[in-house]
Amino acid sequence: MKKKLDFLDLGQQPLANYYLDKKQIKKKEKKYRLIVSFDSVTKIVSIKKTFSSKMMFNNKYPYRSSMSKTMQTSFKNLSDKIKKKFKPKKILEIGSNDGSFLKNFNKNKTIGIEPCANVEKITKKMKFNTIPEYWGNNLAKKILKKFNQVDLIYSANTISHIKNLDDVFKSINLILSNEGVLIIEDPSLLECLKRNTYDQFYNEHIYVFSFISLENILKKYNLEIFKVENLDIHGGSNRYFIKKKKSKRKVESSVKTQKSKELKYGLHKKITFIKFSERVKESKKKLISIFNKCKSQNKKIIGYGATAKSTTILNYCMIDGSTIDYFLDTTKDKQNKYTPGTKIIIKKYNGSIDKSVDIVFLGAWNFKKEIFKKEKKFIKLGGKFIIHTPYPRII
Ligand code: JHZ
Ligand code: SAH
Repeated sequence: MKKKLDFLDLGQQPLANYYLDKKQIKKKEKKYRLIVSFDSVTKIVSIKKTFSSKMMFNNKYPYRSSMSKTMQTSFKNLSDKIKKKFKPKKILEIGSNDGSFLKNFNKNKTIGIEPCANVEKITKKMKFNTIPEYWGNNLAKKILKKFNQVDLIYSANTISHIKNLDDVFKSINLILSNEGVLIIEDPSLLECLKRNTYDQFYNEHIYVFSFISLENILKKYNLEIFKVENLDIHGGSNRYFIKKKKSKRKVESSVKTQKSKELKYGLHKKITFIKFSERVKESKKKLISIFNKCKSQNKKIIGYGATAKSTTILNYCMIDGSTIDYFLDTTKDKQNKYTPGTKIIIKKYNGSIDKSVDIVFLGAWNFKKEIFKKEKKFIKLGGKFIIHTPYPRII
């Protein structure tokens, strides 16, 4: 029996965070076929074609964690918890981006790893100790020599972006003290399947972890999950608290609960993924029909939040500038550029949605609560949103 199942084909896709300038939209874009596979032995879900870290994360990287209040609050709450519960002497963050997590700690207590020099510059300016390099063995050795071991490592939305997990966890093992804690936060495969958020798959998300797949990976490195928290962040994420096997920390009941939830849903079985892919095809049809209907009624449609996730949706469903007039986004590095593949202009968000707009496609659906609060006026005046999760509809 074949061990790997290619269960989802999301068609030709560009690099999700590669926003185009005026010159670039005239040129042919680099595209690849986005296929997602399930490994029935390791239970790992991953994308088939991958790109080098350098191609994806370099000095032109546009993503900034600080663009949402939701993330800032989440990082602040976690930081308070870490200070209270673990009282770490030294914290290492892998994928520190613009310092949204780090800034909650004393500067002399933290080390940030952020390979995108344009983003790393921001924390350096804030006088944080950040290193513009990719996480891995050489860097771990360097840090070990300079600072010794650390007792807390945090990495959100980053480990799932690194292909060579062997290098990632060997390097973590090297630098984490024996009683130290590793906290990993990434989108939950269970929630992705439940909420039909197929847009969690794009070139940067090499893996979408389940508890069971991560447990399988970690045991090779004598690492063990001792607690799991389910978060609403990014449409359903898991925060895994991990220890060295020999550490005296107790394994909490949330671990067993998460494992049984995933097994009950069938995250270890091929059929679960085949069924998911059928739902994704239905979702595509429905979303296209909603857009077509709105267009036939001459509605003015715009996008809100030019996300990496929306790159997958727009290219998979072939929705371009003939349907969506423009996107609004608060990120400076995305403004006045065009969405990858579909070439829709991204405009600066100036504090409100224009009165002429009838319907807004919510690219940043994961921040729906935050955005709806901000756009009360638009909603009050009858403005509507198109959302694709858990199923495409107008709300
Ligand atoms: P957001 C990126 O994904 C890429 P994206 C990456 N691979 C990943 O895993 C996650 O981040 C963590 C804008 N916005 O966070 C800001 C507004 O304009 O969903 C952002 O451009 N107004 C590393 O891109 C985008 O939406 C607002 O009020 O899918 C949100 O991007 C808010 C709240 C956001 O991540
Ligand atoms: N942790 C933040 C940022 C997530 S974006 C948050 O949760 O909001 C992912 C970040 O990981 C990017 O800033 C990217 O540059 C960084 N990254 C990607 N590959 C990396 C690697 N090999 N080592 C360290 N950081 C990496």
